[in-house]
Amino acid sequence: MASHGNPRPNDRWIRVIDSHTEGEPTRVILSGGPDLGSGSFASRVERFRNHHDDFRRLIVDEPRGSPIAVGALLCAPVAPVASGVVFFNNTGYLGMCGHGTIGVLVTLHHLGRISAPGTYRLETPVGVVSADLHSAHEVTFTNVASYRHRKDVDLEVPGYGRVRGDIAWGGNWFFLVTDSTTELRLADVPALTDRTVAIRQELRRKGITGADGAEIDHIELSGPPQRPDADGRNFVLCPGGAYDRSPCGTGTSAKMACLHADGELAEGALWRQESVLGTRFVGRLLRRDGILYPTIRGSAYVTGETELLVDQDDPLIRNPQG
Ligand code: PYC
Repeated sequence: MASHGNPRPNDRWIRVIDSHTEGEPTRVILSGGPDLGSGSFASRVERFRNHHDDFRRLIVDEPRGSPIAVGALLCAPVAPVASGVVFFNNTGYLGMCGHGTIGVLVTLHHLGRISAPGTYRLETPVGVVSADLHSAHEVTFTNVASYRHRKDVDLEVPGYGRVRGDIAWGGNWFFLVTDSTTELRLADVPALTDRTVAIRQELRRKGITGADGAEIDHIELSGPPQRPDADGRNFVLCPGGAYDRSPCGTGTSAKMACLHADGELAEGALWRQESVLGTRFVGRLLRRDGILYPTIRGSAYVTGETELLVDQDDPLIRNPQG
């Protein structure tokens, strides 16, 4: 790691490793992050949210981060598993993150902390997920159980007319548009973003939620694949307004749950999900103890080892965007 120039006692250094999973970045915090303490995993996340939210912003907001970055803070687990992890982005905290799970495994392997092949279990705010590291870059994770919550929800979206979709859980809450399967072209990302933002706003305005009033913060459009080795292509709007460059692990889980509920995806059959970028996850639903769990395979690559500096004299040290 680089030397610290002229070290000053109040400087804060945060060591991170950056990677991308099928195009979507993950930034794993190695040191300099907050201690989330003890107690239930849920209480640790609340501590992060209520007492260390400025740290989240330092990591993923300008000028050190970007709107598409997902941070991953490793922490002590409560369950008897290898590690806990809390994923976060430019608006807050994620329940689960599929591309991030693959990024964490590849990062830990890059550091020599885990070996391949091997199976590792991680505790997330929504439950324990397990992940098989096949090689330096390839991972299959088994997500939390996913399901369709509501089918055929109709919405009148200002400027877009009637939109129909399903509400499903894949570790985050999704609205999956089902009545439009037009081509999803990278060149159309601004228009796709506007459309999905309008859908999400209307869901909020109408008070349409996931189970127990949970906010639906991801919107997923589906279209025909462009790759010959894919079954479908998606565009996923993430909570902060950026689109997922990867095929979205939790979104692919939600999609597979809906396909299965409609009798269009058998247990064990492959679902090859292409992203709007043209990258791909390969998923399937596998039964364990009578419950179907999504498993998703994808690859990640480390893009940098960095030490972020927080200089106490920096006038923009807190929240440059207000
Ligand atoms: O892969 O689950 C995912 C994900 C969620 C938000 C960004 N990526």
